[in-house]
Amino acid sequence: MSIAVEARPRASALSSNALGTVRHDWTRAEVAQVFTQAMPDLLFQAQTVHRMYFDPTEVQVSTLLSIKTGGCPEDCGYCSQSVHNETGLKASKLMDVEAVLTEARAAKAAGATRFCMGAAWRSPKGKDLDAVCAMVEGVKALGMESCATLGMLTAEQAAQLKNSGLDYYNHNIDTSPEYYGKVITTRTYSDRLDTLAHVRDAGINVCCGGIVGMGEDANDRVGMIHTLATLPAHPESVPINMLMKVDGTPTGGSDALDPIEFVRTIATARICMPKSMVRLSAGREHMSDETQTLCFVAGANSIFYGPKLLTTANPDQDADRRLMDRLGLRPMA
Ligand code: SAM
Ligand code: DTB
Ligand code: SF4
Repeated sequence: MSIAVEARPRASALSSNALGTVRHDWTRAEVAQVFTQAMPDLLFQAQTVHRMYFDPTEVQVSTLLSIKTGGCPEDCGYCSQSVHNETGLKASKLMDVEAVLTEARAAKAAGATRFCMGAAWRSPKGKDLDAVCAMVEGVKALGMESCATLGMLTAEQAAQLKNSGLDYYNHNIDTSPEYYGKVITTRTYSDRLDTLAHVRDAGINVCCGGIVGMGEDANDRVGMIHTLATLPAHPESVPINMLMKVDGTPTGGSDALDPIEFVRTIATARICMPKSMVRLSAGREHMSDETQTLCFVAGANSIFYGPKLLTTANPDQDADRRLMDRLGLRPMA
C-alpha cells in the first residue's frame, strides 16, 4: 500500500472528543491518517462513531432493479452496460410501469424497505422521465422508500423527480479526482458534482459513493472518501462497491483487491461521515462471510438484498437471512 508508513502511527488523526463530529473541512492528509492507522484503532474508532448515531445491530435493506438495461453511450470502464464495452449484454427498452411495480411488491414482500431503480442512460429524456416519475409514485404508494439512478440530471429534472415523491437519487463519484480520467472519459468529475448539487438543491436525499478494486491505489481510495466528506453536505447514503469484474470491460482483468483494503474504505467512510448510511454495496457475491462481518463491524449499515444487482449477481435472500441471523443483525424498520 503506497501511502502506508513502515510502522502504522498509533496517534490518531482524531482526538477522542472530535470523533463523531460532522465536519466538512477534512484535509486529505487527515483522511489518509484515518485510513492507514493500525486496524484495531481504525475499527475501534469506526465502531465508536457508528454507535453515536446508529444501533449497530440494524441494517437498512434495499432492493435494486434495472428498469432500462444496456446500450449506454457512456464509457465507464467497469460497466457491463456501456456500448463501448463488448460484454455480450443484450440491451432492452425501459420497462413498463406495471412490470416495475410487480417487482417492487415482491421486494417489499421479501422485506426490503427501499426500492432502487437504475437506468443505463447518460441522462433521462422527457417522456422516459415521466414514466420513471409514475414508477416512483407507485413505489411510494406501496409504502416503500424510492431511489433512482438515471445518469446526469438538470435542475429541472431533479425538481420533477422530487415532485413525484422521489426520496433518494444515486449518482456516484466512483473514485478519486486523479484516477477518474483513467476509468471514464465521456463525462467529467465536475459533471457529476453538478448533478449532485441539482439533486441536493431539489431537496432529494443524496446517495453517492464509488467503487474500489479498479486498479486504483490506497491514495485514490482516500481521495474518494475525501471528496465525499468535503461536499457541502454529506450524502445521506454512501455506497461502497467492490468492483464486480465483467469480461469485456477495461477493468475486467483487474487484480483482486485485498479485502482488508475494502474494510478500511468502509471504516474511513464511517468515521469521516458519521451520520451517513454506509452501504456495503456491490461485490458481496464474491466476499467471504468474514469480510462482510468486518464491514458491518467497520460501520456499514446498509445492503442490497436480492439475488441480482443491476446486471450482476448478489447473494440470494436465504444466504443473507442466515448471515444476518448468525451475526445478530436485523433489518432496519
Ligand atoms: N447509468 C447511471 C449512472 O451511471 O449514473 C446509473 C447506473 S450505474 C450502473 C450506478 C453505479 O453502479 C455506477 O456509478 C458505479 O459506481 C456502480 N457500478 C456499475 N458497474 C459496476 C461494477 N461492475 N462493479 C461495481 N460497481 C459498479
Ligand atoms: C451503487 O453504488 N451500486 C449499485 C447502485 N448504486 C445502482 C449498482 C451496482 C451495480 C453492479 C454491477 C451490475 O450489477 O451491473
Ligand atoms: Fe452507463 Fe451508468 Fe454503466 Fe456508466 S455506469 S456505462 S453511465 S450505465
